[in-house]
Amino acid sequence: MTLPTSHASAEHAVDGFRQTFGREPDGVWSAPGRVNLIGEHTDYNDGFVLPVAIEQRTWVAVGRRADRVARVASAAADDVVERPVDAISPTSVSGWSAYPLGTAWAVEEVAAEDSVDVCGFDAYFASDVPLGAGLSSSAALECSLARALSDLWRLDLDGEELLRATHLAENVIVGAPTGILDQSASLFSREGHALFIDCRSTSMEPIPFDPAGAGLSLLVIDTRVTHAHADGGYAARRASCEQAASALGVAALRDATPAALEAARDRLDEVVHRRARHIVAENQRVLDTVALLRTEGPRAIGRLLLESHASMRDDFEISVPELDTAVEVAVGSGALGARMTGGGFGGSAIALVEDGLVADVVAAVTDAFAARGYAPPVTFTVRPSQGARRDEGVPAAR
Ligand code: GAF
Repeated sequence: MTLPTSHASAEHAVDGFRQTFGREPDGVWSAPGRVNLIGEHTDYNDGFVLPVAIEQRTWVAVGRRADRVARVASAAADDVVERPVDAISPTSVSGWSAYPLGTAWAVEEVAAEDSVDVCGFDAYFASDVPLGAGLSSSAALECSLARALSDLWRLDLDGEELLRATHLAENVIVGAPTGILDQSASLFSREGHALFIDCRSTSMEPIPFDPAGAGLSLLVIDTRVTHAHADGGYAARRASCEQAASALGVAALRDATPAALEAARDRLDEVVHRRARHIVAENQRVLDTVALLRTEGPRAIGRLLLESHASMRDDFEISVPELDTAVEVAVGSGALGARMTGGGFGGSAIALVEDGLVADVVAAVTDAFAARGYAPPVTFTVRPSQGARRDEGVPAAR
């Protein structure tokens, strides 16, 4: 099985910080990438989602500065970007540094009223969340730094403020009208659990999810078809959902029932109707998945994963042939269920697989990709992991 190429750690972030800035950091913080078990594009429809944080994380070593300058560097970039903290705005940042600088700006925005101790900072990032794979590498970066700045600037932001800041950073910097799924998963997930989120109330409940305890592996199949939410497909889906909600006379598609949607079929454009059908059914699938996890455990949810994929392929139309191949072949070679995960138009699929069948499923998917002329997929198993945290015990100076 191919693993993600880099293996980052807190030590990498600290070493990079020392080499880049020639001093010790004040601490190391980290936040994970995520897969979404089920509930796709439901977040901005005030609906339900069920993400799982993965063990691939972004670590950031951060040190306060006496002045008001921000310097950011990363193991994945050659440049050190420097800006006065007061000059950072959504329009003054670009390239990879837009993510950390935009996050600093957003944290200040959210904290504005009680921002007592905003100072300059140096930050060095090391990450093993694959980029562009639909596993929320940008949320991992935003959430790790937001946690760090909340501590460093003594803001003590609560969960709601951290979510607001990281979501604002993503929307403003990335320029895509995304929902709260990725940042919530990266901030608040618990090891050994999926996170059941009601995106209207933003209430969150960890649901025990232990594939390993049931003899199963959660396999990620990164198709390596890169996706970008700013490309237009994501915003177009959101616009269709809003159009459907308005035609149905509801605040959001969360409030639409299958019967009301069916009754409105003639009033809705055919495509808009299908988009809405995905959302209404997907919300119910999230609730059904949570109920099954509570009563029967992960072995019971395979069918729902497959139904979700079919709905995204046929009704919401956000899959691509590589994702469909990954799902079909995974299930054809023994997976209990599989589906594309995340925003779509590329990225990764997940599959729930008996431990003893993982190698067979990986071989079958890899062969099918080769036979169809696709680039080889990257495959790895993931465990439900912990959300953003301060990593204790910065390695001692050498
Ligand atoms: C992306 C977005 F960032 C999320 O908000 C969510 O809409 C997801 O696509 C689809 O479920 O990850």
